[in-house]
Amino acid sequence: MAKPRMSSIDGKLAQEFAVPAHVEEIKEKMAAFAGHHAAAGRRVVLITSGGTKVPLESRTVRFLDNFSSGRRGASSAEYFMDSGYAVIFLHRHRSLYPYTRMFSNINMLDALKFSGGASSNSGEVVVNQQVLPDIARALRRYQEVKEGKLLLPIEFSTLSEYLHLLKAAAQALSAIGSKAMFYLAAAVSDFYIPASEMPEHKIQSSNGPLQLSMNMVPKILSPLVKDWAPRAFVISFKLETDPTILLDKARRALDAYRHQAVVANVLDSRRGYVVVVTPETQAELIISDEDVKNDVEIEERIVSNLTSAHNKFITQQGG
Ligand code: 9Z3
Repeated sequence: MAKPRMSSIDGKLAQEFAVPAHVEEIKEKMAAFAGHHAAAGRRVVLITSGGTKVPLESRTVRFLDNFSSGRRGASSAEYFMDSGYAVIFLHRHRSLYPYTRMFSNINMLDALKFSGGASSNSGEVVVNQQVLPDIARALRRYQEVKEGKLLLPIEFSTLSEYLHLLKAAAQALSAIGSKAMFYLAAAVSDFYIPASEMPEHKIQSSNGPLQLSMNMVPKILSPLVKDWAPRAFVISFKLETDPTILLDKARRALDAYRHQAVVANVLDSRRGYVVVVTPETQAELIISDEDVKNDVEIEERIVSNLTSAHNKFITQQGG
């Protein structure tokens, strides 16, 4: 059997980013999940979601983080499962999660009450549906998804964990070929401090102002597309704050990595406007005020666009 290609990024990953515990076990779990669902005729999407933590010390007191809430990933996971996909949800620890995301701002104790007055601690506790208006629908769907084993959640916190787990996921999904989709919505740091240059102990403020020099994070999309899962349908996200450079950057990413699509968005308008860019097409997806009133979310449109494109892709690849 041909030996898998080893890219220079593989070497860098092994040397400069600590390998998380149980990565081989998690990889086997992901491979079994993908194999099971593909055999049942389902497609499988790997969603990455949330921001990455970049430590400044190896016994970490301080780290760099970013704004991502994980809402894009969590709500997309729901729409993918509604469309018949099985989902591997590679998400940042404590970022938003499918179905519970709607209730993340609610204090659980405000949503509960005693059924027969609060006189004893043993009284039955029930949900106050005025505080959690959609709870029955969310609970029903959550239970269906659990019953069907459609969702495999995997957590990361640091950049190193994210990189190694994404590689493991890509290798695990390569066996199902074009039936796999990668939906890379996590906000991943571009900069890091390599293990060899990281101080072990807490950086001391008594040493004066802190100057940091950070390395560039390897472009993991390159080996993912070329080596780890070469037959998969791969979607990356491009985030900018300056709208005038967004589409150019999205096109450049497509040129550089040769994957299937980029979802381009601007930080402030990301809930209401994205552009899905492919080598041949460009689709603007917009949420109007009317849509907002009707609780329509932009992720529903993104997922609908991409599941159709994935269909065509599978047909073109011959299944
Ligand atoms: C995105 O652009 C996502 O849409 C958001 C979603 C992170 C903006 P939230 O989690 O936000 O719902 O709060 N993700 C990718 C961002 C990114 O870092 N992309 C890299 C880049 O733009 C390339 S992979 O250079």
